[in-house]
Amino acid sequence: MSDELYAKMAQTIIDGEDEDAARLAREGLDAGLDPADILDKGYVKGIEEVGDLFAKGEFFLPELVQGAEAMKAAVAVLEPALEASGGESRSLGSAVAGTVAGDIHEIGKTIVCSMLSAAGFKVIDVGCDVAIETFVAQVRETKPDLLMLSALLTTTMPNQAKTIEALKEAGLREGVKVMIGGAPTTRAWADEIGADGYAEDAIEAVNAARGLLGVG
Ligand code: B12
Repeated sequence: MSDELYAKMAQTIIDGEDEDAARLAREGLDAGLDPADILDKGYVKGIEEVGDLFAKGEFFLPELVQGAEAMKAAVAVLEPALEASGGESRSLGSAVAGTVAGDIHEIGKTIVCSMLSAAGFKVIDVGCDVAIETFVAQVRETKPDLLMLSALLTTTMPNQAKTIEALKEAGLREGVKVMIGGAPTTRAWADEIGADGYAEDAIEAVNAARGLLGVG
């Protein structure tokens, strides 16, 4: 039964129907489904399909944008439930998270932020297309335990490396663990640029964050 609902959820993203996407997300929550399952088994499958169709030249930018809008509508409904699902009031640590300069892909980063909050981290989401200087200023001012850098484009991945370099130049590198992620990134890239951590998805990101800080 829920498999059918997950398939319908994925389809709303492929069809770019934001109202249906939000409505089905509410239905899923009302039916008692786990918000993380709703995301992974439903909507993420849809947005991945949109990406594949775009890569194959079967979808064009308008479909990509509509799919993203539908995805955002679903994530907006799920976010409070994702954040509440941890139910922990203790703080495991703090994180500043954002998508690097030149890159406006924010859905994955927002999900990572929600999952970290749910796990008990205090998260400052600085948004997308974030200038290197802004990340450096945030680290200087808020002294987070973790800096999470997301990149979805091969052309913006170098800004993850440049942000790490800028932290070194500012004398701030030692005080913060840097984690990177985003679909085109890999563990090998993380190692190459001297990041402390890497994760393929939001659940793994939480585990890696815990591991890096030795908490939970
Ligand atoms: C939605 C989308 C968009 C939306 C973004 C809307 C938004 N507000 O976010 C819009 C329409 C704006 C867009 C624009 C473009 N896009 Co686009 N887009 C996508 C798409 C379909 C899905 C991305 C997504 O949201 N995935 C769902 C989330 C849940 O997954 P995720 O982002 O990977 O995040 C997960 C993990 O990676 C990880 N994670 C993410 N960040 C972090 C950070 C840390 C620290 C950690 C630990 C983990 C982590 O956890 C997340 C949750 O599990 C992808 C295809 C794809 N399969 O990735 C293309 C894709 C990324 N886009 C692509 C392209 C080319 C573009 C454009 C250049 C198109 C154009 N011609 O204008 C522009 C670029 C705009 C810009 N300057 O940024 C290409 C990139 C190709 C490449 N090699 O670089 C892709 C791969 C599509 C394709 N197959 O060709 N896009």
